[in-house]
Amino acid sequence: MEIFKKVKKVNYEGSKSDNPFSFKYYNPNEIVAGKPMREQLKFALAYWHTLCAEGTDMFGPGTANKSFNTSDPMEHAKAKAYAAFEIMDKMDIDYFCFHDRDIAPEADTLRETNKRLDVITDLLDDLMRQTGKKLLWGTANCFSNPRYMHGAGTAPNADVFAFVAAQVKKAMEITVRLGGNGYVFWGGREGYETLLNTDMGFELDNMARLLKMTSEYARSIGFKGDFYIEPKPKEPTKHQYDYDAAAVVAFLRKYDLTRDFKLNIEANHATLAGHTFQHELRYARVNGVFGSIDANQGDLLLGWDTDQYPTNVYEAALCMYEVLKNGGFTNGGLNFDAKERRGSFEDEDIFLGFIAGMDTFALGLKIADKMIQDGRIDKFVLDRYSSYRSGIGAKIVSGEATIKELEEYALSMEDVKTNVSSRQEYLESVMNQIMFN
Ligand code: XLS
Ligand code: NI
Ligand code: NI
Repeated sequence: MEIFKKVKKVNYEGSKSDNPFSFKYYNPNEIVAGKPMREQLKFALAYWHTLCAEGTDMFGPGTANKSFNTSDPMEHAKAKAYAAFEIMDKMDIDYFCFHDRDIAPEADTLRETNKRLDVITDLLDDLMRQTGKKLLWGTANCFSNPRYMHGAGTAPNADVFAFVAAQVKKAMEITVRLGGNGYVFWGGREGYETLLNTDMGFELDNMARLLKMTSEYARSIGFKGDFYIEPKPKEPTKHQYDYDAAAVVAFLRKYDLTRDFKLNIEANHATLAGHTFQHELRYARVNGVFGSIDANQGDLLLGWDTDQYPTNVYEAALCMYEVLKNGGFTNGGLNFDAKERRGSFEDEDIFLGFIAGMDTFALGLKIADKMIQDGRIDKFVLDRYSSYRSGIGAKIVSGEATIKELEEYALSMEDVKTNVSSRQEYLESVMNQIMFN
């Protein structure tokens, strides 16, 4: 039964089309940088925004109706599943992502909640078999329920730790059952409000204990995908431990978790941490832990996670440049952790949001490919470090140069006479030329 009758299948019609329900730039089977766009971009639908978010904010209730004409919790959960697959079909999106609580509502007991999850997992499994849609990653919502008021893995209460372990175990099991390519840990309430009541070292040790035991369990039941940590500096906590890519890399190294864990980088979280999206991607990439992306954008005039559909082509291009430089995605992809604005409350807006985001990333991919083909930017960077490829520079890099030898070299120079311009303005205009040519 069709749910969104007003919108038909969205097709590529090219940049001249004025049909709002068409792709202007996303042409799934067009080859860019050696692969079809659908394989380069690996778009995913985020269940929590697309099927659950009704536009509630701090000042008022939802504006969009996602009741799907039923008030029965399990009928509602089933209706959401059908709606998700209809949207993926109409949008030609191959993947989806969910939290356990997005797909099935919590019941009074953990046992009953898990039964509900099994029912919906069966349904999702059927729908996936019928349609070929895939699970990019699963995760557990360990932040909404009041039991997690002091955190989940980092809560001061061991009963909470046991409960979250049980919840994550179940979420892993359904992710494995649905053939998920990844499993995300986003530490929603893993942080603190004040250090006056917090044992930071102990909380971090506990977080690592949870990650270790749940990831070992996942491997034992056959999970072959990647585990991801999704950094975010704050919100809902004042300070989240997984502040940014650098904080997470330090954490993973301290607890010897880098073999299994990579990062899921979200654009809006990067900017909340005072970084560009590209910075976080680059940091993850050069540290060998780039994994997946939550594609969205924030509003620099607002200080919170607005989760807007990405429409900034410049940012998308720099993002896809990092992805291509990483050799593309392996288990990861571009998950639209994005929602319509509260005023965009009609069903059609869901589709228009995806179109905007997918076209933006299609443009971003093409521009990133052009940046690499063009070669001027990469060559500039290569040349900029050329002094390390011969003479004293090569000796520094190989480890041959001693501090005494460097002193002698410096004394003989008297002063540095070889600095050259960094040419930022030139490079920015090259970028514009590539974008608009
Ligand atoms: C919230 C996060 C969340 C994760 C999944 O800010 O982005 O949605 O992606 O738990
Ligand atoms: Ni996210
Ligand atoms: Ni977010």
